[in-house]
Amino acid sequence: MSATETATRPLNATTYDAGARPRVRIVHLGLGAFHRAHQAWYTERAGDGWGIAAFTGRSPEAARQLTGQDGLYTLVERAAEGDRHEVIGAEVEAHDGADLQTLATLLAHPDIAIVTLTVTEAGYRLAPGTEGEQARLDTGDELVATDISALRAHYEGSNFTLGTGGLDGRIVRTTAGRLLVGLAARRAAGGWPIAIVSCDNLPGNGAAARTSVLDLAELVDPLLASWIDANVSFVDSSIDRITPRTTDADRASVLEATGYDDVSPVVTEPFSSWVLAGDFPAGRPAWEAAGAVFVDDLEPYERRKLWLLNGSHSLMAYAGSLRGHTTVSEALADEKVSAWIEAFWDAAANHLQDPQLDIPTYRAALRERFANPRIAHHLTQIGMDGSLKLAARAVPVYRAEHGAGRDGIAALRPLAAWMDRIVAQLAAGQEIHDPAAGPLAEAAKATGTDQTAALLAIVDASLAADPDTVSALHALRGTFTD
Ligand code: CS2
Repeated sequence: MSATETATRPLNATTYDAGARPRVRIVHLGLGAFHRAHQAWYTERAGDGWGIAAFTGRSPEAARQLTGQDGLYTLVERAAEGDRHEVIGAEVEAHDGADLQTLATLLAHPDIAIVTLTVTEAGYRLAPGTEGEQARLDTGDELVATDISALRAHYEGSNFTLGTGGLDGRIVRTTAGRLLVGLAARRAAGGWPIAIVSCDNLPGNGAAARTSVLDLAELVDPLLASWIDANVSFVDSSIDRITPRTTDADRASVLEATGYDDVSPVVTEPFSSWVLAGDFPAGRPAWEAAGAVFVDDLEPYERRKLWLLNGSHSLMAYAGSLRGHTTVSEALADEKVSAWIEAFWDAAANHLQDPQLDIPTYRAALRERFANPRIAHHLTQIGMDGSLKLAARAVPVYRAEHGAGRDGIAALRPLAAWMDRIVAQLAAGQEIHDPAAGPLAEAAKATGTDQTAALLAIVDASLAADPDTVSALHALRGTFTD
């Protein structure tokens, strides 16, 4: 696309020739900026005619905006040197996540081969697990409990052959609940196999998706659970592309550069990566043509990304905020934060020994990505849902270090900074954005080491029972603002 030579115009199928629209073969849950910068971009780049029908999470606004543009949007690749603009046409339909009828109709069609998910760590509604064991669906969660009764009441005695009529998507709100409605429709229509691909930052995200869906199915209808077990492939994937929230300034820059008044552009970094492991029983796009990598064992790649990128992101989010920074590039430029990141990376690298992982190159690339001064990646965005994120990003590094007989201090630092930040936010009367906000506020009422232990118990109960870990962690509290 070149700079405008005509007057400003809206972006849609009449103003922009996106060519023939691809056939919808993928359903996506969690229509947000990251999905549009990542899976939609890979699907577009694969160039083999696969299209996506995406559903929003909580608010239908993103679907409304995208539908107003016939699914078209501008993807801005923002490098340190400048912007590259591209209009993406792979997003063929956008729907309100509460529209269960459309979800069920799509999944009941044999064309649909894949469901991709970006529903955040919290979206799987898993109760904190014990080390080494798969966390189970949190049946004590209010939304899960509501879904169980709504789904039971609806399908009771129908052997899951009932349509969705009368089932209210504003009541069935969990990802697992909505997926179950779609999968029940697919089973009733013909029972074709399908792949569900998790694209969230959780270790073993395919297994997490599987447990979330199967645990719910077992509670609602064990027969549906057996069908899912036999016909649904849960694919693990490690996803990577730094994509901050779109701002008004981004919209203005797209308008200026392209002449299109795009209400919903996405700004992302040039780098992207997608590593996947698992089966696609109904086929898939040639995502490898866009650089995706298919492997047998995802774990080493997943660890490299979750520990090195996300772990240091969380460290910056809390320690950087305590030191008065607002973005990743600002936090990285702080010598102290930078040294803590290096120490954390050294600790993680001790357990990422496979030479194929090429950790020195990966670390150098991360520094460059984080330093991109044109990407304003806000620490508050990364800091959300810390109780879940730290369990995936910092705790495993600490456990590995501790297990190898070292103190693991560098890996405790993100946890200590998070605790200081939570306590400071609560003292300032600020809202804590975390599924465990209530328990966190309660735990913060304790003082001294008891407070540290109580907060740690929310992330990892068994670690909190180890007095040495608690006292090492406690010694780090209050060391971030010097
Ligand atoms: C970030 C991630 O918000 C966060 O928790 O650490 O969204 C991160 O930007 C992506 O995983 C990068 O691929």
